[in-house]
Amino acid sequence: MKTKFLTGIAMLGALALVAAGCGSDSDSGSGSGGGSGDTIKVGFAQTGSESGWRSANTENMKQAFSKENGFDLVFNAADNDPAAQIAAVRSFINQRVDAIVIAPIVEDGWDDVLQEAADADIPVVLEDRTVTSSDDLYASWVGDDFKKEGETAGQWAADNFGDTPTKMVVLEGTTGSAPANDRAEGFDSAIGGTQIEKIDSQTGDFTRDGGKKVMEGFLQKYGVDGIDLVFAHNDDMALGAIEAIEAAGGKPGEDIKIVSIDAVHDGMQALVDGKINFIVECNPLLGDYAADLVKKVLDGTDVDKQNYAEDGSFTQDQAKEVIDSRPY
Ligand code: GZL
Ligand code: ZN
Repeated sequence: MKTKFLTGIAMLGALALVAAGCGSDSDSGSGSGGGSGDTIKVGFAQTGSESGWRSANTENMKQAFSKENGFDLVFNAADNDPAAQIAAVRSFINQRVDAIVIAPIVEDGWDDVLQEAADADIPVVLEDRTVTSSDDLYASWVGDDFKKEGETAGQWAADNFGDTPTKMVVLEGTTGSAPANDRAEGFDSAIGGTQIEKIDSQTGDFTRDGGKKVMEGFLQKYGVDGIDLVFAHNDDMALGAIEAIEAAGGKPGEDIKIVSIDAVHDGMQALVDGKINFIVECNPLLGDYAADLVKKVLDGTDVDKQNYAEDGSFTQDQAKEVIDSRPY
């Protein structure tokens, strides 16, 4: 009986505390005081969710374009479908957003909808990938130097395999995308004049499953012994290739060397495990850059047209040093 009574007092006490708490909350005026009108409505047209890199980029962008930072974010992921992405941008224009951010799946086909945004007086900031449209049609771009990433990967391959006959296959990123085009260009320029021979090249669309399927095809065609090196345009396709090589009885990182780009966590883990030999970083944490550009553009502050994030690169030993301290 006694315990029950005490419980009653305890309950009354608790209720009193909660009541007081509520009172002090309203006294401190911690209510949102919403409708202040100075939130910036932003439409963000993301490519989709094709890779670990994309997940890290989306999470970082949503953190940067948060309510606390003064934004009202309308988010669309276009499932890697360029037509759907353009339709999303059109819907942002119809919603009269204050600004539009785009990570363009492919480089071409943007002139019309970018002109429509300009005609509606809605500035566009590109993040991550670029477009071939005139740079008069967008306010600014922030991303990584894809050509330099390709060159860094190619230079590593040239340094390590350039002096011996080396048969290489390439897992290309999404056809028509800036990273696929520019990484290929940079890599090919770095291996020019070496004994590295590209025997095949096909898109795996930046996905793990795509990389696995394309690598299975290469292994059927050339056998484990017929391939010395894989250049994967991103870690997710490299991870798919690892599965295919192991299923064919090969040892990835030994029988077939792998060089990749992104340095997402799963890629870095494979590097630590010796299944990938070298990874060039592609920094997905572009959110704060992009949010700052949007605010500056709306304030009428001058901004650079091109803004580059920092990328590094990692050997297996370097990966062991950093893997537990990386933010993605
Ligand atoms: C590069 C980015 C690419 C990544 C892929 O900045 O656009 O798209 O390399 C991602 O992992 O899918
Ligand atoms: Zn990059």
